[in-house]
Amino acid sequence: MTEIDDVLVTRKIVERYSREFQELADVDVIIAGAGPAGLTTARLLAEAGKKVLILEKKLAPGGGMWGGGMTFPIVVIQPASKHLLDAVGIRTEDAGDGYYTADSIECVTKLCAAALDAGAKLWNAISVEDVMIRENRVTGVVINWAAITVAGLHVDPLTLGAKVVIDATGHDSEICHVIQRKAGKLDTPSGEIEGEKSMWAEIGERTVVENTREVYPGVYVIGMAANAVMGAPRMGPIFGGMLLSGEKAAKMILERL
Ligand code: 48F
Repeated sequence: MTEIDDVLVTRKIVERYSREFQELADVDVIIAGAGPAGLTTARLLAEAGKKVLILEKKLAPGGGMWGGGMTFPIVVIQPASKHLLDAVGIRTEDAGDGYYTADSIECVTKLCAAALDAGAKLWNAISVEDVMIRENRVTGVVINWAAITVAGLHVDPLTLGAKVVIDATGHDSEICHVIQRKAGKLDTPSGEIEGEKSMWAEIGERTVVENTREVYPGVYVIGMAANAVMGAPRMGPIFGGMLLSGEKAAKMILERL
């Protein structure tokens, strides 16, 4: 058995991380947020051969899907989105009345594994705190370690380039907020973030797909962020719309890349 040298362990980590950082400093698509919408779109874009980087500010990917409904680890999906769970081997139960259920832990782990298997890369504990804008078009993101943001340290960030940036940050729609603050107009009815409305699953699930769009040149908004930006309702622990939003975004982006 090889002897374990603690310093070599350090070197191996830093060598690989810096090689990967160099490779991924400029990619086709950066996805901010590793919730169900971001993970689904990441898989589909990577399967189509695009260089995809997901940046997640928490340690664990999965966003709001882990907790199912009020931590009962079960989610509901509609038949129209079942193919996006089937595609990654997530088992569903026909719950009757036109609903399917799935185990939320199985959903997160398999959506994530499938995105990685398809070739997408995910870096955790990194916050997207700003974007780069050149000639009224977003050309990349500005990142920092999430721990630095949480500690409130004054540390300058780094930048990563991308042909397309996706705001998949959920309710907070953080990328759109920063664009609104710094660049002005978004492609919404008022030109600004319209703000999320109260729970109404039937409307929210439909509009989350309709609202999936390019909201500023080079930036797509998907998942719950799409409804938050466009002034549509939240929908609670029904997740079909998140998956379908990810699928729609992947199709739109593949048409232009
Ligand atoms: O919230 P989240 O799961 O977004 P989603 O994919 O799905 C929404 C549902 O979970 C649920 C719902 C369904 O009924 O309404 O809320 O649209 O995942 C968003 C992820 O983005 C991360 C955050 O930690 C979460 O994992 N995130 C948020 N802001 C940033 C970020 C940021 N600035 N940089 C990187 N990651």
